[in-house]
Amino acid sequence: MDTKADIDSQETQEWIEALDSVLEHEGVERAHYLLERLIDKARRSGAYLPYSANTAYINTIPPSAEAHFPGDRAMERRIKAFIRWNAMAMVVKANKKYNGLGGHIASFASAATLFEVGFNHFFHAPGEGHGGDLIFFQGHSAPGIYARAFLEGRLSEEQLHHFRREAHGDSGLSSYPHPRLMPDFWQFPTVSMGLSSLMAIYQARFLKYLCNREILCAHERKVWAFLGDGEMDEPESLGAISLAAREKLDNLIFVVNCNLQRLDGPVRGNGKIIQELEAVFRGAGWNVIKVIWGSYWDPLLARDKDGILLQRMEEAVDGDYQNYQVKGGSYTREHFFNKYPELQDMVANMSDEDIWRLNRGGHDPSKVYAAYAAAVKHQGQPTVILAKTVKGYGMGIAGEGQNITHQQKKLGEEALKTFRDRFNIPISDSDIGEAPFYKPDQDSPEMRYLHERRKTLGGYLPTRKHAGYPRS
Ligand SMILES: Cc1ncc(C[n+]2csc(CCOP(=O)(O)OP(=O)(O)O)c2C)c(N)n1
Repeated sequence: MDTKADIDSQETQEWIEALDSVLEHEGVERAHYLLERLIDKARRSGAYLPYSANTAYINTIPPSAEAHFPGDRAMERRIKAFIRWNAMAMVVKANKKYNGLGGHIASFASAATLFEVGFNHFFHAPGEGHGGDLIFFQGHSAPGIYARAFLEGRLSEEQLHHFRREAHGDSGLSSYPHPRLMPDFWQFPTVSMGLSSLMAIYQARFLKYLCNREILCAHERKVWAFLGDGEMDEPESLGAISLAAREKLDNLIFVVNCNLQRLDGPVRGNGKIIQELEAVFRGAGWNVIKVIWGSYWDPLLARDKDGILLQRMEEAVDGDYQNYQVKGGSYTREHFFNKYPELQDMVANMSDEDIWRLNRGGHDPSKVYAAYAAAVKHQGQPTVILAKTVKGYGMGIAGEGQNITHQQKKLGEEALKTFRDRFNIPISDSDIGEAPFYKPDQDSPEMRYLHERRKTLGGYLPTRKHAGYPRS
């Protein structure tokens, strides 16, 4: 909102205080009712109030309303680091052996937290008392899903060595999720962009139908679809979203990985893809949860009493945010914060390193957890989570946030060392050139935690059964 449009700040303050008082004493619902009544009254009195389907460019869930993250943050971070490493190593190794073989490092690197919070806390496998969730994995994030299955002991090192070489007897891993090529593993084919969105909506619709007809009780089952922000430009991606809202598919959750980049450039350099998608989904009747800023921003936002930080966040476009990510803390201070003296003061005590560490929401497990917890509870509408991330997260100068990152398949020794050091992977300098896979001891706390979490959630995923699931 343009704060300069305020022609009587005292009057504004009185209205805000009145609203604060209603919020404090009577709650959000009453405040919402009063605001809707006021807007209705203004419109009936002939005032033209332009409609905006957007909310402010901040997280939908305020810190005070976040569900508490129940996991072991440090443990999950280490497990995720091993998965990140092996996913990267799989692509790098394949390209050492067969130049130009393909594969993607950067997409999973951006989505790792989105997937890992799901695997550790939400994705149910089919079993006793639960029919199992249906998960559409973003196709070119497949290396990360294979890397997790490797730690879980479901895929061998031999199989990882044959990534993208599925013609290699039984040991090849298909480039993308593909139930025909890997019939016991992948549930759904997803890589042709736009397929996941449509198929997920139809699956959720069919589950509801089975429930409503009392053919199968599937109330506990969720359909998750992990999609790219570039992918949302495919006509199929948005083509059936109004059906999902009309049918009240509250068993459906879209997670859009908004890393702001596509194959060879920005998704919306001069605009904001998250705001654009928010308006489209809200307009269609979905519950929208934005996960834009990580916890390091919380203290700054709490101090932003005049809304100047929010104003600056609204002004900057995705192209600017990409620049801040690539060019670092000092550049961000100069071009983002120094635009207004109030913001310059706000970060005066922070080093450039601290500024660079101000994280995006999709890389913060507690923010992602809070969004998922709210989504699985939400009733009467499908939910879309718009999570802001960094493409190539952790790749450093080899590609983090850069336009070339989607196609980056080769990392030199220096880049491998940087990756290793950033994620604390115990691999020596003498071995690093080969990008060896890493698996901790079966008895290590990390491996015990990983297995325990999946046991609690009914077993391993993805997995595809040929026979029908037991009725729950
Ligand atoms: C219909 C279709 N067209 C083109 C492609 C090739 N392709 C694979 S990934 C990709 C870019 C995806 O960008 P985005 O959805 O933003 O995901 P990100 O990798 O950035 O997470 C493209 C164009 C495809 N898989 N499907």
